[in-house]
Amino acid sequence: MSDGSSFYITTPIFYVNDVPHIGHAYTEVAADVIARWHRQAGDDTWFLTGTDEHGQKILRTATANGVTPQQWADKLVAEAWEPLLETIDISNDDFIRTTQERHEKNVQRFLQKLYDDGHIYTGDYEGYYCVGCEEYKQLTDLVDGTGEYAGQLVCAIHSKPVELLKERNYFFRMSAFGQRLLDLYESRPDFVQPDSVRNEIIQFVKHGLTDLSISRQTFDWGIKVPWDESHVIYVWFDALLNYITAVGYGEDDEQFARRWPATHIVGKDIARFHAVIWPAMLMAAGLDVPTQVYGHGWLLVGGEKMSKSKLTGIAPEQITDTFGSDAFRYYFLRAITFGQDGSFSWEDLSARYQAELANGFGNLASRVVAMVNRYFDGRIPEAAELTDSDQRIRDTEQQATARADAAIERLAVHEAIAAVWQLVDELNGYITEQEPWALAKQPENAARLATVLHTAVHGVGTLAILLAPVLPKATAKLWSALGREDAVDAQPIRSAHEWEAVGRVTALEALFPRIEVEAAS
Ligand code: ME8
Repeated sequence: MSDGSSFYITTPIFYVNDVPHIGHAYTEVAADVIARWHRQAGDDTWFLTGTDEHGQKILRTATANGVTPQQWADKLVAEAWEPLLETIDISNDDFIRTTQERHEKNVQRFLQKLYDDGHIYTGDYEGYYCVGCEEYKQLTDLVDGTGEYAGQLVCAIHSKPVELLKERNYFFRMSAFGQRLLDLYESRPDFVQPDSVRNEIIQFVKHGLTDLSISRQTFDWGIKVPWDESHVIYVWFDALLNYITAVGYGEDDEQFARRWPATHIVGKDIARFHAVIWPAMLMAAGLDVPTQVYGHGWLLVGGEKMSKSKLTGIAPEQITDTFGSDAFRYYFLRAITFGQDGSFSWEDLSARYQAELANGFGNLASRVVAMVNRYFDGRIPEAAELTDSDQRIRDTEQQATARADAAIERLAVHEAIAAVWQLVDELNGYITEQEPWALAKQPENAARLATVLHTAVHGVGTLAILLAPVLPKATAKLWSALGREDAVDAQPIRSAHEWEAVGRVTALEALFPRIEVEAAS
C-alpha cells in the first residue's frame, strides 16, 4: 500500500581489491529496481550501497601495487565503483565506505557493547583461511586443487589454496544463538529467501554453530579493537555493521528508528554471513534482525560463476556502451529468474534487445505517438464507447499493475517484468487487430479511431509508469512525448492504470535504436 511505510534496502558492500564486473552490477540493478518501485509507490524508501575496504585481500592488492590500502581504496572508489552507479543508472540514497569515520567509530561502539555484555572472549584459533572469501573454512568447504594447485586444498569458490593460520584472537559467542536463529527461520519463513538458500542455512545452523573469531593480530589494515589496539576487527564483522552505521546507529537515534531494519539483497555466496552471523550479532546487541535476506543466484559464464579471479569477468560498460543502461537493467532482470543461477550470453542479450525492447516496446510506443500526430494532429483523442477489445486492454492494465506490485513484494522481479510485458504484447496485438490506419481512411469510423488511439495511448502511458523503475531513461522520454511535463517516476505506481490520457503528444525518437550485430559481439 502507498502508506508511506519505511522501506530500507541494501546491496552488499563490494571489495575494492578490483574493479566491478557484471555480477556486482546485477545485484545493484536488482536492488535498484526494487528501491525505485517502492519510492514510486510513495514508501519512505532508503537505498544503500557502498564499498568494503578493510582486510587482508585489499591490503595485499595495495601492497602489490606499491600504494597504501587507503590510497588503493580511494582510487578504486573514485575511478571504478562510484562510476559504476552512473553506468547502470543506480538511484542509491547513500554510499558507505567502511573507512569513513561514521562507520569506524560506531563499529567500535558496537563491539565494545558486546564485550561489556560478555559476548566476547579470548581464545586460540587454528584453521584454514581463504583470503578471497576473507573467511576461515571448514575442511568440508575445501576441494582438491587442479593445474598449478594440484595436490593442495583449495577454496571451492575461488579455486585458490587456503592458508593455515594460527592466532590468539577475540571470539564472539555465536554458538549461543543457534536455537534463537532456528526459531527465527521457523517463525518467519520469509526471513531468508529463496527457499533453496533458506534450506541450506537451516541445515548449516542445525549442524551446530561454532564461535566466531572476530579479530586479527598479524596485520593492521582494519578497525582497531577498542580495548586492545594490537588487534584489528575481522573484516566481515566490520563490513556487516555498515547496514546500521549508515543509518545512524550510535549517533542518530531518530534516523536509525526510521530506517532499520533492512531488506538485504546479496549473492547466495554470502547468504550465510547475512542470515547467520549478522542476525546473531544483532541479537547479541539487542537490536532488531533484518526484514529479509535474499540470496540471489550467480551469473554464469561458460557454466561457471563469473568472476574476475577466474578471468571470466565482463565489465558492465562492455554492455552499456553498445546497448545502453536501460537494456542492461532490463536484460539481467528479465532473462534470469531472480533467485536462480543464469547464464549470460551476447546472443541472448542481442536477441532480447531486438525482439522485446526495440520491436516489442519501443516500436509500440513510436507507432502510437506517430498515429496520434498523423490522425489527430497530436491531440490525444477522447474515447467514445468501449468495445470488449478496448475493455480488455483496460483490464490488462489493471491486472499488470496489481500483479507486478505483488511480484515486487515477493522480490520476484522477473515476474513483475513478465506481468507488465503481457500488456506490451496485448497492446501490439490490439493495434494489429484494430488497424487504426484502415479506420483512418473511413470518415464514418472517426469515433472508433479516436477510441482505439485513446486506448492505445492510455496503455502505453501505463507501461511508461510501470516500467519506470526498470527503464528509467526510455520511460522518461516516452512520458515527455505523451505531453507530460511532470516526472514519470513521480506517478503513483500502485495505481498506474488510473492515469489520465489528455493533452497533446510530441515527437518520439526511437527508444531502442537498431544495433549492428557486429558491434554487439
Ligand atoms: O563478498 N553472479 O564482496 P564482493 C552474481 N565485501 N552476483 C555476483 C557474482 C556473480 N557471478 N559475482 C559477484 C563481498 N556477485 C563482501 C560483502 S557485505 C557486508 C560484504 C555479487 O566484492 C553478489 O552480490 O566479493 C555477491 O554476493 C557479491 O557480488 C560479492 O561481492
